[in-house]
Amino acid sequence: MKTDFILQHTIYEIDQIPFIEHPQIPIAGRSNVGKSSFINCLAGQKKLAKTSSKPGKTRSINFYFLKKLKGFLVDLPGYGYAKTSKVERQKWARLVNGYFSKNSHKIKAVILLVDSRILPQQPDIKLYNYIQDRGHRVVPVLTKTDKTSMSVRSRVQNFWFDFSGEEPILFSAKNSLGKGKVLELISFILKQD
Ligand SMILES: Nc1nc2c(ncn2[C@@H]2O[C@H](COP(=O)(O)OP(=O)(O)OP(=O)(O)O)[C@@H](O)[C@H]2O)c(=O)[nH]1
Ligand SMILES: [Mg+2]
Repeated sequence: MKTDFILQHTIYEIDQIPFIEHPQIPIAGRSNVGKSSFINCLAGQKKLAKTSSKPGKTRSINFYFLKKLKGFLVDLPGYGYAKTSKVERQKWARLVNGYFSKNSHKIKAVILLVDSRILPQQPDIKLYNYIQDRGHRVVPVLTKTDKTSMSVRSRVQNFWFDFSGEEPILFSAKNSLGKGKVLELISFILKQD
């Protein structure tokens, strides 16, 4: 399935968050987990979303309109980067909270990206609970599977299945593992509107 992705809004401040009438799927996850690479891989465009090997690259909320599906994928800024100051962490929380509050009625599910090499840490569980408490479905996607051994990946996979009741999708932005599955799921979810 080929979809055209268009970057429609880049938002740094809470009072700029748009109220969007289209269905949306935000992409959440720790800094450096691969959110922007995930979007680029799905879009089939290397430089649509800016990526970096240094954590904390995306500080804005970026809204990508999927023309054919008439819905949005929303790249959220990452969390949990150790060197982030308290002020920045608070700004992140306010921005993300502002987005969820303003567009709650149009959020159809949240894709939570987690590293396939690491068992979840406290910030992942905290965000998961926050999203669940708001009544949204959370779909876990395990990134960087090209770098993971089978045994570690299975442990992480089992954890997320037991914890969320959702079958985690294995993904790699490097070799496109899981891309078809993710695009099908996104299409299915956005069409439910
Ligand atoms: N091997 C491999 N590297 C990946 C994969 N996905 C992302 N990366 C690398 O991981 C680093 C971080 O990727 P980003 O996509 O910028 O991560 P992000 O979650 O958007 O990070 P922030 O914007 O800081 O929150 C980059 O160096 C990417 O090339 C993957 O599936 N496999
Ligand atoms: Mg990013």
